[in-house]
Formats: sequence, structure tokens, C-alpha cells
Amino acid sequence: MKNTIRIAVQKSGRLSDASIKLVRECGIDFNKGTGKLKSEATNFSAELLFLRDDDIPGYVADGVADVGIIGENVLVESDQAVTLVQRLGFSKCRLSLAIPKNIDYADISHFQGKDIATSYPKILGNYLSKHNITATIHEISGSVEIAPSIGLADGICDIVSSGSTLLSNGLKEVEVIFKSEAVLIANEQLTQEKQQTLQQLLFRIKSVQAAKKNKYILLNCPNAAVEEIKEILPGMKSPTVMPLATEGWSSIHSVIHEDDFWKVIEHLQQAGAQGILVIPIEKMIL
Ligand code: PRT
Ligand code: ZN
Repeated sequence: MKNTIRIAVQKSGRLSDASIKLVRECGIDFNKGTGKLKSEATNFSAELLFLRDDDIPGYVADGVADVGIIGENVLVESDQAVTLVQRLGFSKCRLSLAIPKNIDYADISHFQGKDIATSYPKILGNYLSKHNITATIHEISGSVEIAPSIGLADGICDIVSSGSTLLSNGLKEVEVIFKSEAVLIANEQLTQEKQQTLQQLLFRIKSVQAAKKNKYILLNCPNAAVEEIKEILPGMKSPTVMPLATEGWSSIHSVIHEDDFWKVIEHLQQAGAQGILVIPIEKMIL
């Protein structure tokens, strides 16, 4: 079908579970048998391709896949001409410079003339030249963190998440050079039919993301507190206020953003809210 989009996701690794979960949360069903490279969605114009993450930007640029989900670090390092359609908010990590923990560090000039091991030579090279640092970059594809201890490099530039890998290799993080999260990318020349399917997918992704960031809240309060509580809880349009069977009391329903959550709850209690219930939202149509 002309409007079927091929969605490339990582076959197995840190991105695969969350990528597949997102596609499923968008209501797109498919069978992912182990070892399968391809799977057709049963209820959406899409086909899933299961690939190594490093190959995804190239496949999307070439049009083998129409869209893909990858880490922004891989996208930027690949330097492929694709469109970044949407940030997805999972697999957050950073690309950092690290050195042995017993070495003093003042600032980036520390790396002048040094040897740095990394799997991200392009991102690192750009960062160093932006800061007028000349260093020798050793490109290695794995176990970058052992490079200083085997004498291969003075420092490393690698992905950090919790920091425990650096710690257990006697390294300390000294500069964050890039912040990454999973992103949805697309081919730059999608046909109009495929573009429409991508927009449908994007609409669903945004609804899933909005739902995750918001909670449905219900509470009871004396009628005298309704005005103050309406101010605290703006809701999507405005809160729903309904009378309770008990005289002089109301029930208020609204939606709150997770970032404001605890602050809002405290204000609500101070304003006289009781029996507060907070419920996850499955989808939120904006
Ligand atoms: O086989 P394939 O090529 O598809 O996968 P891969 O092994 O190249 O990638 P994978 O699955 O390890 O990671 C995929 C993506 O997940 C990366 O490109 C990042 O965008 C993102 N991500 C998030 C991470 C991490 N967190 C992470 N912690 N990628 C790698 N790490 C590694 C890092 O390289 C280091 O070895 O974990 C270690 C550090 O973790 P902490 O928690 O000890 O700091
Ligand atoms: Zn990879």
C-alpha cells in the first residue's frame, strides 16, 4: 500500500523495549517473534523493521525505512540527512568526557594535546574544535571505559547514564558534551501518502506523551473553597465542579501536570480539599 510506512526500531538493546512499547501504546499491533526482522502491523498502515541502532539513520536517509526510533547521539554522530520529527523522552543519557579520578581537572583546556578514546569521534571532534582544543581522538567501538587503564588514552568520551560504569573503572566525569534521548526521525522525501500516515502516528505519539505527563485528579471540598481550588486547578479548559450529596460540599475534577504535582497537592490541602484521588490518564487528545 502506498501509505504504508516502514518504522525502524532497534532489534535488541536499550532502546528496543521502550520503542516497541511506544508503538503498541499508539494502538499499533504487530507480532514480534524472536529473530524476526520484519513485521506487518495488523491495524495500522505500517511495517516494523528490527535493526541495529547504528544502521537506522542510514536506512532512513536512503528510504529503506521511512521513519525510525534511535538515540539522538547515534543520529548526530551518523551525520545522515534525515528529519528529526519528535523527541520521545526515553533512554535519556549524556555523552561525557571522563578522566582517571586521581587526576586534577580545571577546565576543558586539560585535554589540549591529550589522547581521548571514544565511539563518538564526530560529536567529540566538533566539541573540541568549538573550544579550540587539539587532541588525538582514538575511535574504538566498545569498552571505551577501559582505555585509560590499559594506557590507550588519557581520557574517554562515552555515554553516561547512572555513572556507575565510570565509577567502577576509576574514572570521573568532567564535562557533559551532549545530552541525548530517543527521537523519531523520518526520511526527508516522504511521499504525501506516507507523510499522512506519519502525521497519524505523530498525533498518537503526542497523545500518549501528553497522557503520561498529566494526571486526572478528583477531590471533595466545602463549597466555600471552590473558587480558590478552581484557581489552583486550571484543567484543560476549566475544572468540572459538581455538587456532592452532602449539603454544602462539591466534587471537583481536573487534570494536572506531573511537574506541578506535589506543589498543587499541597495547595489543595491548604485550601480545604479532602479525599483527593489521582488517576493515570491513558490517552489525552490535545
Ligand atoms: O546492538 P545495537 O548496535 O543495536 O545496540 P548498541 O549496543 O549500540 O546500543 P545500546 O542498546 O547499548 O544503546 C542504545 C542507545 O541507548 C544509545 O545509543 C543511547 O542513546 C541510549 N542509552 C541510554 C545508552 C545508555 N543509556 C547507557 N548507559 N547507551 C549506552 N549506555 C552504556 C554506556 O555506553 C556505558 O557503557 O552504559 C554504560 C554507562 O551506563 P551507566 O549507567 O553505568 O552510566
Ligand atoms: Zn549500536
